[in-house]
Amino acid sequence: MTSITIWGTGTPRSFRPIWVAEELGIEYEHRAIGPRTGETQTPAYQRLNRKQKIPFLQDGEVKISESVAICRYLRTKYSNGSIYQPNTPVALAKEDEWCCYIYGELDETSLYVMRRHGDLGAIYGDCPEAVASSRGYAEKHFGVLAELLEKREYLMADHFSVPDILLMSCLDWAVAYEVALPQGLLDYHARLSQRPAYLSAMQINYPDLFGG
Ligand SMILES: N[C@@H](CCC(=O)N[C@@H](CS)C(=O)NCC(=O)O)C(=O)O
Repeated sequence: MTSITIWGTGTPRSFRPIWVAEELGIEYEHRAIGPRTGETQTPAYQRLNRKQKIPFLQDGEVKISESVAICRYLRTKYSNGSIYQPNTPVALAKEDEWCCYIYGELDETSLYVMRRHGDLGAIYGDCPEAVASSRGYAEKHFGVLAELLEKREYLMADHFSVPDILLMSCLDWAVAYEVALPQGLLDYHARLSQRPAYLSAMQINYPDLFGG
């Protein structure tokens, strides 16, 4: 029996740890609880994660929330060489730099603002101006990334890494929101979406897209 349980399905944030787990080939139980279904509000789930959020990881006694933290924990603990493990101060700082940039600027400041004040406007308040300005902001930063990724295969140069997993999840999200993506990023997305673990994670996280 595996000690690892990954909670959460159906969102770009839940996709990330599932993709990592699929890359690492680890055995894990997937508890497919979705956002705004009430499943994050049950007393049992609140005892696990007071924040009432997905994704969430249990590994024996270890409990971790936050998609970026879960990805990095799994990658480091169960490293099999498929996802780059930085091991110098510079490489660690570069990985931090990309994780913070993608999570801060693309996920929370752009795409999630579009979601909160667009699709989820009934809960968080409709705000077309915030949605429009977040779209423009996302496009600006996608431009920065496209320039770089026209010249290198992955964010960490020659190595497939956690920041690539974060960026890919944001690109899928951006495509769903019809954000204009530069060709350099479309090419990068096409390259990385060939990875078998990406496809299995898509099927696990978004079963409805695959007739599940
Ligand atoms: N910063 C967190 C964000 C997690 C988050 O906001 N998750 C949303 C779904 S994307 C959620 O669980 N919402 C609670 C609910 O809807 O029940 C992460 O990256 O893991």
